[in-house]
Amino acid sequence: ADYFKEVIEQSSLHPKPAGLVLQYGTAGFRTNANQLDHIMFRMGLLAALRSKKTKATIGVMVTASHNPEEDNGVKLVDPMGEMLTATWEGFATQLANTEQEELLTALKDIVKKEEINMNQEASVFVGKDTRSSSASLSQAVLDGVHALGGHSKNYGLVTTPQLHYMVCCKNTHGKYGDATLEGYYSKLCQAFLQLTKNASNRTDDQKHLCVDGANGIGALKVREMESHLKKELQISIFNDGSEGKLNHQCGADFVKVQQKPPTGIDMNSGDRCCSFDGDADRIVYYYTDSQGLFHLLDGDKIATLISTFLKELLVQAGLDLKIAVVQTAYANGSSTHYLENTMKVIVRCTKTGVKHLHHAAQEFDVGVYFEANGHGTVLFSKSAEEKLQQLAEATNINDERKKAALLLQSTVNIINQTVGDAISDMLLIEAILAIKGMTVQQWDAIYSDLPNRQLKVKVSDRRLIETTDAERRAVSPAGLQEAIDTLVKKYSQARSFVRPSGTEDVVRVYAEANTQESANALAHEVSLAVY
Ligand code: NG1
Ligand code: ZN
Repeated sequence: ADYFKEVIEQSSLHPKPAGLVLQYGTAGFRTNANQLDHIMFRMGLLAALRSKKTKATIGVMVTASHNPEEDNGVKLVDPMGEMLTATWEGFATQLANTEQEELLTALKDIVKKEEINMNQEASVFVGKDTRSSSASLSQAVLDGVHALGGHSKNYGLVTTPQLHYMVCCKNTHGKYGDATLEGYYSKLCQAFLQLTKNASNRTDDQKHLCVDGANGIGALKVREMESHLKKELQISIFNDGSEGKLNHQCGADFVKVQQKPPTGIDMNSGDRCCSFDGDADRIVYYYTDSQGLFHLLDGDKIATLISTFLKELLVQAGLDLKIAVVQTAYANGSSTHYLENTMKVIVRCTKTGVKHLHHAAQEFDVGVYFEANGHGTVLFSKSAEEKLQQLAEATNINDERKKAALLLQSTVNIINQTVGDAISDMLLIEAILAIKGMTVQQWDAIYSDLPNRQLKVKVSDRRLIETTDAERRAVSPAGLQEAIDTLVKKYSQARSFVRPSGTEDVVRVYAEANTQESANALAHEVSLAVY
């Protein structure tokens, strides 16, 4: 078939506004929804090519995560459910920015460079979030896939991590689970029920959780899952999209950045609450104490809880596996200190962006990774999973070791290893708190966060700032790092760094210090040094 003729015809229905330039950034393409139709069509084309190249199913997710409702975006998912590989991010940017007349040339250029056999079949899974623009934009993706003769499966409304899970299941031929929503819920919830069997006498309070769904897809999916939990977890869902606007004054990003509860949630002091973001790949926990003070348990606290739990189980199981926690420069200094000095686990720091953390975590038997903003998961190496399997089946070991091995196996099953997943992380956290008989206050008390402040600074060209050492030090412009060092010295327990954002046209400033006033002042002074 002459696919290229079909591409020409179809692409005229999805024309590119001349001169528009967009970048495949840390989170794919993301901008106002009315600029994205041609991007979606072209990402459908690219996904079909990627599928031919890898001889595997590729995923395309239409979402702009925590951005406002008016925005949208798109990310590609590689065969094992991981993010698109770097070379192809480059192809995505090229294809997106090619003017209409040059589209075929650009396409053929990729085919040639990657030596793609156009007769190879293509298969693409497509998913979308609840934005009003997502329906027509995901149709544009499908048009692109079909223009190149690819097969598609449209999952419709799913969370980002659910789509990653589907792709992984499909390409591992069911070994990871069934590539259906039912398969996803039953895998995770069965593991949850297995784990919580080990928690005795949980009260109704312990079983109850408030979830802020950010008025997005996560709320719908939690509701779909509920019956699988057999009342072992009783969830009150707020911001389910029936009234409020997506991500508006709610959701994980709002709660983390504003350091306050979302609107639209009915919370009593001491209630355990969590917030998802707009595509349910991030989660943060929080509560207010009896004095009305707000306590946030962010990605760093989550990583600490999970890695403590896993390390204890590995010791009980007598398994000598290398466990590490991967963080970014935004990790609270107290968390790093606690992990290294009290828990004595390996801690790695990478550049911002999930793909960097994911790759670093792959280097360990058990790699726990979380961004402070609540995006994260746990990766188990193949050999770690095999050792666990052997131990769980062994007949010559004592009960304690056996029990730990079985708990570890259920933990592996409850985790979505493809990408950070708010639903999966929530179930894991709830199971750990149940097994340890721990309240949210006790979890919070493991260490105290250093007060911190994040600011955004508008500059004419943010690319002038270049960084090194996992973005913790600026190498240009000249003198900036020295200026930051001088400011940091004025405060106690202080740390500060600046970096250009990968998703917004701003420079981000981060500061922490022993008091909130100092953290605020330091962040302010550093932001002045950036100009
Ligand atoms: P940028 O804009 O590069 O700081 C933000 C988040 C990242 C990551 C990406 C993708 C912070 C400080 N940065 O990146 O952690 O989640 O968006 O969504 O939270
Ligand atoms: Zn997200």
